[in-house]
Parts: sequence; C-alpha cells; structure tokens
Amino acid sequence: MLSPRHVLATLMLAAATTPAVAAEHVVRMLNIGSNGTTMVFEPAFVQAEVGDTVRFVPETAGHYVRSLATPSGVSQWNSSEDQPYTVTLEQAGLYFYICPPHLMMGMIGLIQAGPHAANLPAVQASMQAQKGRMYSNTQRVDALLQQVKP
Ligand SMILES: [Cu+2]
Repeated sequence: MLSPRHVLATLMLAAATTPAVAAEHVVRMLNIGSNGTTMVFEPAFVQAEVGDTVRFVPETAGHYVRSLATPSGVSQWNSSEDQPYTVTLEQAGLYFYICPPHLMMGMIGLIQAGPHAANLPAVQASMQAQKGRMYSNTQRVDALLQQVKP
C-alpha cells in the first residue's frame, strides 16, 4: 500500500521531470511580407526550444524550404513546392534555411533552438556565403545573425 505522502512525492517527482509541452511555431512563406518587403519568411527569425516544431505554410505560390546549415546530427530538409512542411527541432542550435527559387531575392530564415548557439561559426559561414548569390535584401543576413543569442 502506498501512503498518501508517498503518492504525493511521486506526483511531485513526475511534475518536475515532465518536459514542458512543445510549442509549434508557424512561419508563413509570402510574396509580400506585412512590412511590404518581397519574398519573405515571416517571421524570418524564430526563437524556439528543443522539441518544438516549426510549421512552414505557403500562403502564396512558388515557395518551399531547404535547410543549408543545421546542428550536427540533423538530417537536411527539402520540402515540396507549395506544400506545408513541419520540422521538429531535435537538437539545440541554429537552423539556417532558404527558399531555393527566391534565394537571389534574399528569401532566407533562421531558427534558434535553445539558449546556446554552438554551431554559430558554421551557420555564419554558410549565411555569409549565400550573400554572393543574392541580388537584393542581402542585409537580411546580418539582421538575422544579430538576433542570435550566442
Ligand atoms: Cu520563395
């Protein structure tokens, strides 16, 4: 027989070890963002926790999402055009992704999972390298990197 005190202690232990409910972050893929700029992921920077999901929703035609730099052990994403796509952030760190047909217009995004960005140097290098392929909105690279919590 378990004493009431034992039951209470067990419940408290369970509450302390049960992870918080994972959040779902929605990133819209748009021809025109709410601030009037063209070809955007909105929001382009997402601060998340490990275990959260990010759902990419194409609201205008012609977009998809491909990861270019992710924490080690994460398989790369490559969604189908015009289809919603959900990823689970299984590792802490930074996830850099693009919309391949609109990379030249700066359609890029960045996710940070957890408080530490262990893979920042690799992600920074990947993002800076993409600048050379962009004809417009190159300032988005630095704007995204400035939001990272190192
Ligand atoms: Cu696009």
